[in-house]
Amino acid sequence: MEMMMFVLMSAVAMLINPYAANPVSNDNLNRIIDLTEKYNRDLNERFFVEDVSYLADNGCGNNFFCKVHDILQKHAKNNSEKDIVRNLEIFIKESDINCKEVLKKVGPSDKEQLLPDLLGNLTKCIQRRNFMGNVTQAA
Ligand SMILES: *[C@@H]1O[C@H](CO)[C@@H](O)[C@H](O)[C@H]1NC(C)=O
Ligand SMILES: *[C@@H]1O[C@H](CO)[C@@H](O)[C@H](O)[C@H]1NC(C)=O
Ligand SMILES: CC(=O)N[C@H]1CO[C@H](CO)[C@@H](O)[C@@H]1O
Repeated sequence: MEMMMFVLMSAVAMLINPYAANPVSNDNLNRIIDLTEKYNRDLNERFFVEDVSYLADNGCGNNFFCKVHDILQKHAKNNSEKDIVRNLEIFIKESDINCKEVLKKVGPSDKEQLLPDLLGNLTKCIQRRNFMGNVTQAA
């Protein structure tokens, strides 16, 4: 009987724990924030990249994370950038996001933004996700 109670309680605990349903390692996300800060300090040139701030302002959905990964992957030349890309990849995999599908629905933006602004948006969106425990599926 006691064992039964324990099993039931565990099941309830899993139901109310948002990370149980959508496991995302916060360590991994915090690591991206650290890397981003460090990388921003090292950036000594001004780079323009595709402007995806509208996706950040639209709720930091999966489309934002996929797009940022796409942009940084194309841009990545040295280790700081590649580290961010690698951690984003882990995050995307752990969140079961299918970026190939997601990106089909996101057209290219005709505006550009500075790389540090993109990274700023990324940090904001990660903090938001850490806070909510999940990303709402903005289309
Ligand atoms: C990495 O590359 C960026 C430009 O792509 C450069 O500004 C930065 O200084 C580089 N960082 C290191 C540690 O080489
Ligand atoms: C994204 O970056 C833009 C440009 O820096 C800024 O105006 C906007 O407030 C940022 N949005 C979020 C959610 O961080
Ligand atoms: C899948 C999931 O857990 N979505 C939730 C994410 O957080 C928002 C806001 O707290 C909820 O409304 C969603 O249901």
